[in-house]
Amino acid sequence: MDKQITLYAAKICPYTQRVEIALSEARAEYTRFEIDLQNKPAWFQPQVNPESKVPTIAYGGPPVPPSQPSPESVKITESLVLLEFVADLFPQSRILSSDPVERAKTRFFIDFFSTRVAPPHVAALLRGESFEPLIRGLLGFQELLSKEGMYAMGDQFSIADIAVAPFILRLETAVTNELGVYEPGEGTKFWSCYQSHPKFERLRRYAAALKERESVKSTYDSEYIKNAYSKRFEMFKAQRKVAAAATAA
Ligand SMILES: N[C@@H](CCC(=O)N[C@@H](CS)C(=O)NCC(=O)O)C(=O)O
Repeated sequence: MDKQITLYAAKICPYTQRVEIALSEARAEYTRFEIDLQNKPAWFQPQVNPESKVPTIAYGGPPVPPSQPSPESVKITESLVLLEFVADLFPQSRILSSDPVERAKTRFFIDFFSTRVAPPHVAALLRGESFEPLIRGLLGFQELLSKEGMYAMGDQFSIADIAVAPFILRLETAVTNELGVYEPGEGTKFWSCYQSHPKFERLRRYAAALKERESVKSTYDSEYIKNAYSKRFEMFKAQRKVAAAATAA
């Protein structure tokens, strides 16, 4: 019998969604357990993840309720490690090529996104910095997309797509709803440039293909993310006001 998989997850978390997409592509049977990040259960950090983060997979061990994790299951963390783990467990999902060159290209693509797109994305939304570095990062990222195929590496949907999709979806939800600590109007300005400028044509087609993928659609609830981001950014804005007032005093 296959070993059991329990995914400790949070709906708001893009890293969690990566793993959910991969498991969905693999048609894996698993138990999902939502962790309230504002009020984590006391057993989570000592028994599941010493870093106290989602996503974490508990793999194998006896059948136990997720809230009573067994010391006999292996606990695996870090979304990118988990994507490769799911790909290894379910090779028929074909989300990671067996060809060494394709694998290297896939990892390079993910690394580029993590180092050139994610940081300016966070800077714009959470620190209110200019969207210009994000635009430059996205244009560089776009150059790595396959020219003919629908997805990053061609027509085969892969962990390259899975790694970036949750962030691309959340960026759209954030800026189209002006959610972030940036000046009002900046999100809409960025979005209308992205939506209308010919230089973003390939990226727009790619984003549309990601949004249409069933595994991506079924793991993303834009209304939920909109409400959760709205609350989170209101809190950040209030904290920034307090910090600014303290600096001025
Ligand atoms: N590098 C980790 C990042 C995971 C992460 O930061 N998860 C966040 C939620 S999106 C978390 O659990 N934070 C702990 C907390 O909020 O206390 C990964 O790729 O899995």
